[in-house]
Amino acid sequence: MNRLAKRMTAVTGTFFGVILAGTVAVADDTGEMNGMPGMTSGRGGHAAAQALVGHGRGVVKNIDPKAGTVTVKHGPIKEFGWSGMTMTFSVKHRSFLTPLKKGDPVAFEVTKDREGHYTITKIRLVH
Ligand SMILES: [Cu+2]
Repeated sequence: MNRLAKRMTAVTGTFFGVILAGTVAVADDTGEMNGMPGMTSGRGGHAAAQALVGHGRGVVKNIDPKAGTVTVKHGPIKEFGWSGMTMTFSVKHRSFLTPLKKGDPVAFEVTKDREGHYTITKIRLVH
């Protein structure tokens, strides 16, 4: 084998390594989403196949005006395959927090961005 052929073999090997690594990463991602979808960092790869907007109902557990977040104990959000849980969301506009207080029942819309962050884009009191 001459020098050039050797080098090409090395390059090809590296290339396959990258492809394999990519495949494993995608498989990992899918597994995590089935397991604990709300808690993944959302590394992407399947963004096009996922719903980007979900709708839920829940109860306000905490409000943090400084951070611009609300903690909601919410029911299932079927668009994301989530079961009920308590989690803290950023809100699109801090003014969303003004009418809310602990214990309020709410309905909300949550949007997933390209980085996999979930933000409440609509929220209203329900009775
Ligand atoms: Cu959640």
